[in-house]
Formats: sequence, structure tokens, C-alpha cells
Amino acid sequence: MEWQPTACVLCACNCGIEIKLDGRRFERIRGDKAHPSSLGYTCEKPLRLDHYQNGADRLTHPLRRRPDGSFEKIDWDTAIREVAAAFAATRDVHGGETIFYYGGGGQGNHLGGSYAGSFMRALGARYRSNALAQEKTGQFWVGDRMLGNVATGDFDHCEVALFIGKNPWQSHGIPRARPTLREIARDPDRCLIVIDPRRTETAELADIHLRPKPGTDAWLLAALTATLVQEDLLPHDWLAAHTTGLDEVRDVLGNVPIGLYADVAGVDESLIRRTARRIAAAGSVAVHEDLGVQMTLHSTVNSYLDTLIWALTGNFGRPGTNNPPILFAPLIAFTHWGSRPDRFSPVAGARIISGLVPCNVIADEILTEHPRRYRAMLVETANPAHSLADSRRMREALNALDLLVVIDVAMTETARLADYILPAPSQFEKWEATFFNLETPANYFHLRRPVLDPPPGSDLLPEPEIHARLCEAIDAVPDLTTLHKALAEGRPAFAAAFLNLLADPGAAKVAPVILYRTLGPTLPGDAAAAASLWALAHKVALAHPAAVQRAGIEGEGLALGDNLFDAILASPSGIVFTVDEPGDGLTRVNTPDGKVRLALQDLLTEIAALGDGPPSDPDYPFVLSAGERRAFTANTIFRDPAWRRRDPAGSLRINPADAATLGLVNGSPARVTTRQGAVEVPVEITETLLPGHISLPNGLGLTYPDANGTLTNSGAAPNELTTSADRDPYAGTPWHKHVPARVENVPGPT
Ligand SMILES: Nc1nc2c(c(=O)[nH]1)N[C@H]1C(S)=C(S)[C@@H](COP(=O)(O)OP(=O)(O)OC[C@H]3O[C@@H](n4cnc5c(=O)[nH]c(N)nc54)[C@H](O)[C@@H]3O)O[C@H]1N2
Ligand SMILES: Nc1nc2c(c(=O)[nH]1)N[C@H]1C(S)=C(S)[C@@H](COP(=O)(O)OP(=O)(O)OC[C@H]3O[C@@H](n4cnc5c(=O)[nH]c(N)nc54)[C@H](O)[C@@H]3O)O[C@H]1N2
Ligand code: SF4
Ligand SMILES: [Mo]
Repeated sequence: MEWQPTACVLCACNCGIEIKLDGRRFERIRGDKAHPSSLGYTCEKPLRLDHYQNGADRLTHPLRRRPDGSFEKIDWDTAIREVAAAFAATRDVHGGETIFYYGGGGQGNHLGGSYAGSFMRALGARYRSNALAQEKTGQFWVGDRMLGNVATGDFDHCEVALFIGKNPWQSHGIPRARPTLREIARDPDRCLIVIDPRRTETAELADIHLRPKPGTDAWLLAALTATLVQEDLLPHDWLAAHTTGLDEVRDVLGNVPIGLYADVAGVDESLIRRTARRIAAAGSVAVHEDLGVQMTLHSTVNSYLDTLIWALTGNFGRPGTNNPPILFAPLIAFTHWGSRPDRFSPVAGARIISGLVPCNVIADEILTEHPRRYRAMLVETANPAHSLADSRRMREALNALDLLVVIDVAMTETARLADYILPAPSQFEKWEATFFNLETPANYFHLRRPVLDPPPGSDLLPEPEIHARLCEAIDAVPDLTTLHKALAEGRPAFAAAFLNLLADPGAAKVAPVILYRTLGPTLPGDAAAAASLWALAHKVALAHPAAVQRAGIEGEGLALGDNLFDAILASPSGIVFTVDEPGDGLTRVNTPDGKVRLALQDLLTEIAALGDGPPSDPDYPFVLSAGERRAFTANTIFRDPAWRRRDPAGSLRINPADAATLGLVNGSPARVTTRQGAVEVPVEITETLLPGHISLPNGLGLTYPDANGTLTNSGAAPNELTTSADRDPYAGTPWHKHVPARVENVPGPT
């Protein structure tokens, strides 16, 4: 058997890998040196990918729920006909806007999601969401208002690297995280700064580790940015040329009591000041924030202050700083500077950011008598019954729907609640890609080929085919004869005919499906699923021709887009699709005058009124991080608990002093109680956590068949402990890193 190129599907890095098969088993896996971003790098997790590919709870046939709650196999014609009719009935009786779409892409698969919009638009659905709306929407909203964009850090070229509430050693999120971190740490001219209450693997390497008490980042970050202002460490010429609003920011940050805020955060004031000076003195600084600040108190304020760190110091638009990447597909929607009014969810009135309803209000949008409540839901490549706050209420909400349809590869906690389950081939059995293309100056796209066929005897359809058939079943696809004819004349004639057809609003709604049914079958290697990429390649080529040409793609106009698309099809290990020149990032500030808006008045008002510390509750004296990334977590992509070589039960991490007070020893069971629920887990005593701070891993507590086929549950599902009301007032993002909790010793043998 040959080594076959593909990519790891376990985190947003999607490192290139090669797989050698033994029958249907992944016998060997190694990093793919030809992958333009990962260059052969992987962490240890993809070596276990066989647990995903050959999981015991893979779905093999479409399933329909019986009245008694069990499932029966049905054929695809029945499944498509009944599912399409059920959604159409909801539309006819209650209106298309009561149909809700959740998901569309996990860590490794976004191609199917590029077709899902067709069926939803054809039904008149208006509301949707996915996991981004429980982590990143606060950051997107800040970016949209400040620059009509977001900017990602260039850690390959930075002098100073700043990670805020992010542990890239375990969670990655930047290319080749471990060697990149080691290189920065080793170089005496570079500096690694980490802001994290835990002494993480990344913090261990850091030159400066700021260790705030959990939940106090707003105070710490205000003190840090206030130091920049109060010590006048600002590049005034750059700020005058590229930003507006400095005076308003100065009015607030100039009055921040730095010493007092440092005390609230529990961080030495002199260390904060030294950090601010190091950042201000650097030739380039790259900043990356993640869940540690996005899932805790003040998360949108935190995202604003994080953005101010690079914006106030002019670390933007150059190599080694933060830059807006060229997205291959609109993974993030920027709406603030357009002409469309802000949107809010129909029941809870929650702000819709980047087109996404906050995950924490979804149950509220369903469990109500409100006439505009969501009544039917399509869930695709997501497990909201497990991954969203307050699982109990989420299950109640999913059960209350008139119709729940789930597209997945495995029998998940969410699928178990569905009326219909539509099974898809695994990500190694079909063409796949992700739209996590967030890198600068060179950006990458990887269209992956199938590595093996679906299991013998199974009856699976890839997502694009499911969506196409659903659209056809509700008669949403127009006659395509002219397009087929045009295609026979060549791509230019096809492009003209396609654009012509899009003038019809009904056809425009299902444009991806039209491409799939016309261009799709003509693509080499059964790559029909790649058809939607043709339109995206043209959009990128039209908007950024010079950057595409710098990536080595030839041609002008339509030819450039076609050549980019063909190059993607012909590159099994991925391809560089754009290359920036220094300064290009500045041209992607999409405010009317092209300047970054430093002042967001509502958030500045919050900073001025932060007060003297986060609330505390003597009944729940601990702060629980409910969902920490560890060596053996990977969301719920691996369902088989046997993939975990260590710590199968997912220990509760706790500081030695707290463990001693409670009489806990390593491995002994503890009960963690929150306002929402309680779990029992073994403890791991570790100095890496501050006293009063405890953590549980993410992704555990899945139901999986053991060797006898009996369903078992291993580890604590974090969202049995969380509540959906604990969320950010602006973006609705959950406070999963700040769950008030109590810990008790569980007496007796384990
Ligand atoms: N191994 C592994 N890697 C993954 C994943 C996985 O499941 N497993 N999932 C992927 C996904 S979907 C995502 S979104 C990313 C997330 O990646 P990260 O955000 O890096 O992951 P976490 O470990 O959840 O949280 C990061 C850090 O936040 C810190 N933290 C807790 N409370 C606070 C606080 O109050 N302030 C600050 N400043 N920090 C705090 C924690 O100590 C932790 O080190 O990881 C991706 N990579
Ligand atoms: N308490 C707490 N909750 C959290 C977190 C936390 O830290 N704490 N982390 C949050 C974060 S950051 C995230 S990103 C979410 C993740 O949670 P979700 O967005 O729900 O997604 P995943 O757990 O990544 O699961 C992806 C699903 O896709 C399925 N799948 C895999 N391959 C395919 C395929 O080819 N086709 C289809 N159709 N399906 C496929 C898998 O079987 C699985 O059901 O969890 C969130 N929930
Ligand atoms: S860094 Fe992420 S994508 Fe790369 S090998 Fe590890 S889990 Fe997979
Ligand atoms: Mo995530």
C-alpha cells in the first residue's frame, strides 16, 4: 500500500499527514513534508486517527426514529423524501424562519457546509449557528467594529509573541506550534509572553508569564494597556496615520488605577509595567487570544483590550505582527460597515454576530410559546447536546422540536435525539477541505482526496449529495440544460451562463448545488464535492489578483480564478493560494476611511467601571475551568475512550494546598458541584493550578459501546455542570472558564 496524503482533522491547524492502510485500518501515519504549512509537523494525536475512522459507533444507514424511541434503517429515497417533506411542512405551516441550522463544519470538514446553505435558503430559513458562536463571536464583533476585519498573528516572524488565555503547546492554533514556540523561547532576541492563571506547557517556556487569578483578565489587560498610555509608550506618527479615536481611549486608560487593577488580578504591578515596555520596544509583536479570555467574565471587553495591545503599539500590517488574512471562503461575515442593520435572534433578542445566533440562547429560542420559535432543526457535523452549555436543557430543547435531523458519521448524543439520522462517509472516505485559512503572509488551502472507500455494506452519502437531493426534493433546483450545454463549450462559456442564471433569485439561493450538479460531474477523480470551490476561487482571484499571482498562479481575470481552482484540484498535499507583501494588511481595513477605530465607547465605559473584582460566592469557592485542552482531548471527534493512553477518566486538576485541605490524594475521587449539577472524578494534584482554581478536560463523558456492545459513559461531560445564563452581555459567549464550583472528598474506595 502507498502513503496517501490527507490532513489531520483534530484541530484547526489541519496538519498535512500521510496514511498507510492495512485493509481498512490506518496502519501508519506520518507528517506530510509536502504540506505547505505544517511541513511534516504533527503532534501525537493523529497517530490515533484510526479510532475516528473505525469507531464502533460509526453510522452505516439512514435511520428513522420509531414511536418507541428506537431507530429503524430506511433507504435514501425514503429518507430524502420524508426529511424534505417534513421541513417543507414546517415552512408551510409556521414559515421558513422557524427552521434552524446548526453546525456545518467541525475541525476538519467544511466542504459539506458550503452546500448546506442551499437547502436552508430554499426553505426560507434565516437563523443559524455553530461552535464559533460560543467562543469567537466577541472577537469577531470587536474586529468588525474596529477594522471591518480580524487580524491574526504572524508567529513565524515576530520578535515578541503574546498568548492570552491560550495554550498552543496542547491546543495548537498556530502552525507547527511546538517548534515555533521553542524557537521563540530559545532566541535571546525574541520574547514569549503568556497570560494564563495556569502554568501551562506554553507558560513553562515563556520569558514572561503573567498569572492572573481566573476571571480577572479585564483588570490585568486594562492595567497593561493603561501602562502603554500612561507611560506614553505609543508610536504617535503611526497612530495618527492609521487610526482614529486615540483621545477617547486615552481619556479612559489614562485614568485606570494600574496598581489597584494589578492587585485585583493578583499580578505584580512592576511585572505588568515591564511587560508593557517590552511590547512597546519590540520591532514586531504578534498577539493570539483564545478560550481562556473568550470563555470567561468580560470576554468581549477582553477581546477589545487584546486588540488594543497590537493596535496601540502599531503592530499591524507588517511581517511578525497581526494582519487580516485573505479568507478563501467567508468563514467570518463582517457586517458592521455595510448598509444592513444589525440583526437579533427572534425570541431572546440576542445579537447575531457573523450571521450566528449565540449558542447560549438556542434553548431559549425553542423552549417558549413565542410564535417565531425554532420548530425544526438541521444539525450537521456538530454535537450540540454535548458541546453547548447546560446539556440537560439543551436535550429538553432538542426534544421539544417538531423535527430534528442530524447529519453525522457517528451515533452522537445529539443524533440519539433525532427524528432522522443521515449518515455521511468519514472525512477520509470523501473529498474534504476546511476554510480555516487564516494565515499571513502566505495562506494555504488544502483539498483532500479520499483515502479509502466507505465501509462495505454501508449506505452513506457525502454531504453535498445529501443537500443536492434535499433541494431537488422540494423542487428548488432550476432546469440546468443550458448550463450543461455551456459547459461542453468550455469554462468561459459556463461562467457566463452560470452568472446569467444567478440573476434568477431562486437559482441564486441554490448556486452551490447548481455547481455540484453541473461542473461537479466533470471534475477529475470524482471530485464533484469540490465544485463549490470553483466560485470561491474566482472570488479570491477577483478580489486579490496580485496576491494570487505571487503564489505562482498565472493568468488574469477569469483565467486566474480557473487556474487557481485547477491548481487546488491538482495539489493533493495543499497549495499556497495567496502571498502578501508588507503593508498589504493595511489595505484590508474595511472602515470608510481605511483607519482602525481605536475607541469602542460602550466597551471603554465598561473598562472605566470595572470595579474592585469579580463576584464570589462562599457556597462555590472554586473557579472551575470546564473544558481544558489536554494531550488526550480532541473535542468529540474521537468517541472511543480507548484512544486515551493516559488519564482515561479525565482528572480534576487541583492545587496541592486545596487537595491537602480537602484530604485528597492523587487519583482519589472528588465530587465537583456547581449550581447546575455534580460529577465524580479522580483528582490530579498539580502545582500548575493556582489555589482556588480547578479544571476538567473538554470532550469527555461520551456514550460509547464497550466490547459487548453495552453503552458506557466515561469521564465527566463538562456541560452537565454549566448554565446557559452565564454568558457575555454583548456576544452571548459562555463563561465556561469561570464556573463557580465546590469540591468535596468522596469517602470510600474508588
Ligand atoms: N488537544 C486538543 N487541542 C485542541 C482541542 C482539543 O479538544 N484538544 N480543541 C480545539 C478547539 S475547538 C479550540 S477552540 C482550541 C482552544 O484552545 P485553547 O483556548 O488554548 O484551550 P483551553 O485549554 O480550553 O484554554 C486555554 C487556556 O485558558 C486558560 N484559562 C483558564 N481561565 C483563564 C482566565 O481566567 N484567564 C486566562 N487568561 N486564561 C485562562 C487555561 O488555563 C488554558 O491554559 O483548541 C483546539 N485544539
Ligand atoms: N463546557 C465546555 N463546552 C465546550 C467547550 C469547552 O471548552 N467547555 N469547547 C467548545 C468548543 S471551543 C467547541 S469548538 C465545541 C465543539 O463541539 P461541536 O461543534 O459540537 O463539535 P465536535 O465536538 O468537534 O464534534 C464534531 C461532530 O462532527 C462529527 N463528524 C466528524 N466527521 C464528520 C463528517 O465528515 N461529516 C459529518 N456530518 N460529521 C462529522 C463528529 O462525529 C461529531 O459529532 O465544543 C464547545 N463546548
Ligand atoms: S496540531 Fe492539530 S491538526 Fe496538527 S496534528 Fe495536532 S491535532 Fe492534528
Ligand atoms: Mo473551538
